[in-house]
Order: sequence, then C-alpha cells, then structure tokens
Amino acid sequence: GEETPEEREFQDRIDRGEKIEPKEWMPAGYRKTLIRQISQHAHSEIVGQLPEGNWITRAPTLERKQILLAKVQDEAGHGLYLYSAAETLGISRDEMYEQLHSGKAKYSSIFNYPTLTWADMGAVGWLVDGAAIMNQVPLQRTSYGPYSRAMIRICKEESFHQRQGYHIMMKMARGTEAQREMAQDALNRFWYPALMMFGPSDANSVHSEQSMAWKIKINTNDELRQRFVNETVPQAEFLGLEVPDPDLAWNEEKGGYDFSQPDWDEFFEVLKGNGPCNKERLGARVKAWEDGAWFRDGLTAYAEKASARRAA
Ligand code: FAQ
Repeated sequence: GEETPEEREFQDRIDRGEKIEPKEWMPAGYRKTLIRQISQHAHSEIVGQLPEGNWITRAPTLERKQILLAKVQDEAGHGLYLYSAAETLGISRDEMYEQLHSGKAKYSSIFNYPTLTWADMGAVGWLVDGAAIMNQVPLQRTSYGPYSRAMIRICKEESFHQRQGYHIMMKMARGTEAQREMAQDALNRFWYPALMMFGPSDANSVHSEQSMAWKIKINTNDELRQRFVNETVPQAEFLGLEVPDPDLAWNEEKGGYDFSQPDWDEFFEVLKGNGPCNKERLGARVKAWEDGAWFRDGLTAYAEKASARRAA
C-alpha cells in the first residue's frame, strides 16, 4: 500500500545510516523480520554447541579440551546475548524457546550434519565459524542498535574460533598420512553444507530485498557466498587440501572463483527437518529444557518466597 509519513521518516533515518533503538517507532514488518532473524541466529548458537560438544570428552589433549570447552561456552554466551537483543523487540525468551522446541523457528542448517572425527572440529572452526564471520562482520553495521552492538563483540570471539579451527586443520594436514586423510575427509563433508549457510540463491531468497532496504541485511546471500569461496580456497591450498569441486576455477574477469552450487534440494530437505541430525539436535534441546524444569521451578519458588519475605 501507500507509504505513510511515519514509514517515510523511518526509511529516511535508515538511509541516513542512523541506528534504530528499542523504544523507537518502527514498522511492524521491520520488528517481525528482526525477531525472526535474531532469534534464529540465537537458536543457531545454542544448537551449534551440540556438534562440538560431542567432542569435548574425546579431545586428543588437555590443551585442546580446554580450548574446545571455552569455544563451546562462547557459543552459549552468543546465544544468550542474541536472545537479549531479540527481547528488546517485545518477544519473551520463553516464546522463543517454545518456537525452537516446537520446530516453528529455524536454526542454521549446518548444525544438522554430524561431527564424525576430531578433524571435524578443525573443519567446523575453519569453515563454519569462517562462514559465520563472513556473514556477521557486515551485520555489525545493521540498522538495529542492539543487534549491531551484539555483532561487534560476537565477531571478535568468532575470529578466535576460526583460527583455532584452522590451527587444528594445519596440525592434521601436516601430520601422519592418516591424519591428512581425516582432514581431507572433513573438508569434503563440510564444504557444501558451509556454502549453504549463506542461504538460498538470491533468486530464491524471500527476504533479501526488503531486509536490505531496511539494512537488516547488508549483502545478498550470493555475494557473501562468493566472498567466502574467494577467501577459503587459498586457505585450503595452503593446507595442501583439495576443495571437493571439480569445477572450481579462478575467473580473472570477475576477480573471483567460479564454483559449483551446493545441492539445493538437500538444503530444503534439511530446512524441512529431514537432515541427517535434525531429530537428534532438536531432541537434545527439548530434553535439556525438560530436564531443567525442576531447576527453573526451584528458582521461581525461591524468588517468590524472597519477595514475600521482603513484603512482610
Ligand atoms: N539454515 O529469504 P532468505 C553461528 C531460511 S552462524 C536454515 O534468504 P534471510 C555461529 C530463512 O530463515 C549461523 N535456514 O532468509 C556458530 C528463510 O526462512 P524463514 C547463524 C535458512 O533471513 C558457529 C528462508 O530460508 N547465523 O551460529 C538458512 O534473508 C559454529 C529463506 O531464506 C545467522 O543466523 C540456513 N542456512 O537470510 C555457532 C546470521 N538460510 O525464516 C556454533 C544471521 C536461509 O522465512 C558453532 N542471519 N534460511 O522461515 C542471516 O544473515 C540470514 O537470516 C540468513 C538467511 C543469511 C541466514
């Protein structure tokens, strides 16, 4: 329909590069899109703890175990930080959890793939955190104040995560022949799922156009995917590993690599809940929520008693 004066003024503020803050007027669609994106991002951080949590008890050395433990805790922190940012838009944490646990809200497709070997901890840090940074660095300039400030802090930690993953890959790729094979196998399995993290092709991206007009998103999905390939291929070469794409080739004209698209049918199946680990991942989160009920009840009962005592 016709743009209202309020909507015009809002768009002008966005165009001038102003940040929008929680209590200020915003179009209902802007609020809804942000709640969707920030809560999905938060859910991804929380579910994203599971594939790596799987290896904490089996890390090869005490040092690697400490590092992995710290990384997985960082992801929990990012999740809580992002839930807080979403709460400023008027949704409660309980509502967001309910949306995750009922399968209504999405979380990143990548976390529905299994982590089969220690080399996968390298591949996840290198490729998954690498893709996350590629997406999140521009989001530091997103138009919603609390989200943009959350991204600044989160990106600092993600850079460390990416380096620790690459460090594992270096050790493995330059280790024994069996270790090198594990590293190559991890790259083979995580390459295309990492490319899927940027979302469907621009032609199939439902939200990109409006989200970019509102500066909720800064780049298109395909732009970021291309940037990721351009940065990651030389890193694979440095490791002496081969990107599993026979059509990968430097394109001088565009100043970037030509590369094969992931299997988009597989991507949409994963989104529908039919990926290799969807049931396991969601099941683990629902179980953690249910197992924690006694603790939440205890906290609530204690808070009620304490406030009754103060009132008396
Ligand atoms: N997985 O119209 P678009 C991390 C959905 S990093 C699942 O293009 P949009 C760190 C999309 O939601 C990972 N669903 O959507 C970490 C929409 O469905 P809806 C999290 C996907 O929003 C590392 C539909 O497809 N990062 O966790 C995916 O404009 C290691 C149509 O797509 C973020 O969330 C996907 N890959 O663009 C933690 C970053 N792609 O909602 C632990 C912020 C698309 O209408 C270990 N998010 N969909 O039902 C974004 O930048 C955007 O939301 C995109 C998608 C780029 C993900």
